[in-house]
Amino acid sequence: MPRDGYLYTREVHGLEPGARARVRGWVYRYRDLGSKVFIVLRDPEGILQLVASAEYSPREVLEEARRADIEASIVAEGVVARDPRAPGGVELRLEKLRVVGESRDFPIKGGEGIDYLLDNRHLWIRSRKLTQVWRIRHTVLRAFREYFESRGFWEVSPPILTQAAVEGGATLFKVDFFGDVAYLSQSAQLYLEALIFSLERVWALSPSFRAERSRTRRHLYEYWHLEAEEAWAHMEDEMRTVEELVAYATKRVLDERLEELEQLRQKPERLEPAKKTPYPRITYEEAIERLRKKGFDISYGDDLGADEERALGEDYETPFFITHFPLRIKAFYMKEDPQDPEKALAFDLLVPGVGEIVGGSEREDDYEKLVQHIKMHNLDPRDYEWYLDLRRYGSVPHSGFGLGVERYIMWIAGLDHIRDAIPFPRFRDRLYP
Ligand code: NSS
Repeated sequence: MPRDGYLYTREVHGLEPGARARVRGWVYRYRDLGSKVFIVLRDPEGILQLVASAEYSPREVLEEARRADIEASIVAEGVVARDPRAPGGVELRLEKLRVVGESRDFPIKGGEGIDYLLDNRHLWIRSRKLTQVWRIRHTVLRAFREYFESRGFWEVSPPILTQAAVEGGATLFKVDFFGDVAYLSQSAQLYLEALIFSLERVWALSPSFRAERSRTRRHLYEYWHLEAEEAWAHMEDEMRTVEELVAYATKRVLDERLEELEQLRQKPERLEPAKKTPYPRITYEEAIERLRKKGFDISYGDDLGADEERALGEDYETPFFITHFPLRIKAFYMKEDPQDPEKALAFDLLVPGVGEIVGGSEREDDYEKLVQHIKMHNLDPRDYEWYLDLRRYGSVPHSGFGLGVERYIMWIAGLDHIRDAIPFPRFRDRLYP
């Protein structure tokens, strides 16, 4: 038998009445009725009711059961029985029970406020809701890796300590680097660009850091960034990579994590349409027109904020692209559209309810234009010397993108707030736990 003879709660639910089983885990619920003690055991796979009763359990098992407080760790052995009142209709009638780690007065009892729960995040992450999210997150990360592997991308490892901004100076975290200033990476993009000259198609999953000015339900200060870069790829090619990746991961979650979605009260029908590509595409210009028709006071050249993105999302039930943003509201590295030099060959992928989950573009591969754009963004070309070398030595058309892993998980799992897509979110006023 696997796991030293211990079964997961899920496996016990599949056994016939009368079968014997050993289980282990943590006390999720507890009720003492005197001659009977009910314990709901929680393990990574689910929950199972255990019953110690004067009727069929040895006396010391009943006594031990009284020590099994909420969140104590226990090992138990007994006989499977059906009982319609038990969760899942199955219970284990105990013959053996041992409290391995006591738990006196577990600090989370239900009904606490968000600040208290965040202070106790290390304990709160045991909750059933968050456990479902970690399980979905695992499948998502594996699906991303599978997708890139199947498409012949090389996985690479970029640095986190960097010396220049990728996405604008306003959100840079400074680090003291032996007396010099260094920054925590906002994006691995520039390093991935350097790596395509030998590997052509690369991807990386790494932490990105943004000192965001405002607190919102979709911004983290530290998040996981899935980024890819492809030599010889133009904007349209890259958009196909993005939609295939998102469709693949979504399909994987629907194939493997239906129970978790159900636990999170998410209807799979909401996600089904995203399995099919291509996703709809509109230009930035069309998006502005549409928003004006919806009553927004917005004009060409304005950034799309959370409200605007939400309003656009109302028209779709799948992820959708917005393309061809004005060059000056986008990052310095984006390629200028040869049809219209005011525009960038840039795209965002948005999902209904959450907004932007991917930002990508074709990259400016012309040395002179790149220098000009760096200056236009009030950056100093001297800070980008090594990056400019990539345009001096064998420059090649190329494109890439970055996907915010927690934004994607927020959408897939139907979370109200991005903090619940990551076990230990970092906050401005709280680096604890
Ligand atoms: O700033 S991005 O839009 N684009 C880049 O960083 C590119 N340099 C990526 C690339 O082409 N290699 O960020 C990409 C995505 C964005 O769409 C969000 O999904 C996510 O990263 N993102 C965030 N997630 C959580 N919290 C914060 N603060 C955040 N900022 C961006």
